[in-house]
Amino acid sequence: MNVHAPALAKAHEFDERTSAFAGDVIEDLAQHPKRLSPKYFYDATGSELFEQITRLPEYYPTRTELGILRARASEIAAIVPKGAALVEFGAGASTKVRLLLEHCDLAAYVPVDISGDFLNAQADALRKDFPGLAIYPVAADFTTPFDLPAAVAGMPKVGFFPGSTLGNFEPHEACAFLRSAREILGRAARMVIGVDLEKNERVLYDAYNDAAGVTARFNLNVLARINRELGGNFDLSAFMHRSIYNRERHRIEMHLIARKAQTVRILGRSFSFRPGETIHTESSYKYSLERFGALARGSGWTVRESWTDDEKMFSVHALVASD
Ligand code: AVI
Repeated sequence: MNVHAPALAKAHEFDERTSAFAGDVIEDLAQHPKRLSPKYFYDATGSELFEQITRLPEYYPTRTELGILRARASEIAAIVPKGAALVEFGAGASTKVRLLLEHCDLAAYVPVDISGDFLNAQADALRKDFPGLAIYPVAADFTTPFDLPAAVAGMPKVGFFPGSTLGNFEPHEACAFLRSAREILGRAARMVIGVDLEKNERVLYDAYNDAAGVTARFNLNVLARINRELGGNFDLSAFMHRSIYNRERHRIEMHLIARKAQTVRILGRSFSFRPGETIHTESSYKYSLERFGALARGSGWTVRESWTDDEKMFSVHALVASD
């Protein structure tokens, strides 16, 4: 037995992840306009800051979606076949899925997330509260094809994708994700998905430019992560956070704006910034019920039912795989 195998495997995984991060950063900062992928927000600090965002008074999506899931739990449970396996894409805090686990007659729960350590901790906590439920965590990037555990092969599958994470995908990526989810979940699949809606621009602006500055810290943390993990020398005080609503494209855009001319070094490369030049770090698309319906239909799904809160801020949809 090689006693060093686990440590070597961990180092290997670390190297692979870091080099993918390095490759993306070098490529994306060489673009005009400069950009960074939102998937790199979520290191330990970024995940904690995101949890804080979900509790901000201005950030309505989390509490509104939870309200819909609570109010409609038994209607949602009605579309979930008895003995199904619930597959959650990008399992985060377990508050939302607990609602489904409590109301549906499930045989298995498969949380899928890139962070294996986080997944296992969540799974252990759920096993205590749902002793009769089989839980099979899968450590994988859910935006690319992955295999479901063999143990759920014979069960009907229901996907769960809350939080309007779909909104962080470009429209073509959202379509590709929905198609791939249908493929992974198989014939007769169903899916419960949360989607943020278009609304008053002031409400949107405030949700992504909160008064306490948590979203600013979340955005700037990606530069701190580049410094920490890739040896970059970003001066965080030389950038400011700004979110704007792009009406034509129906999306909030988060940017980091250079306060002055500067040159940043990362892994032996130089990136120069003009004063006011921005790095586009995230888009958060907002849908109308019609546009989401068209996206779902074009991606192999039929909308069985849609629920919103009274003010039509957020929506939750039950999808059924089209034949
Ligand atoms: C994870 N995602 C759905 C969040 C959003 O609203 O687009 C990420 C976020 N960015 C800034 N605040 C929250």
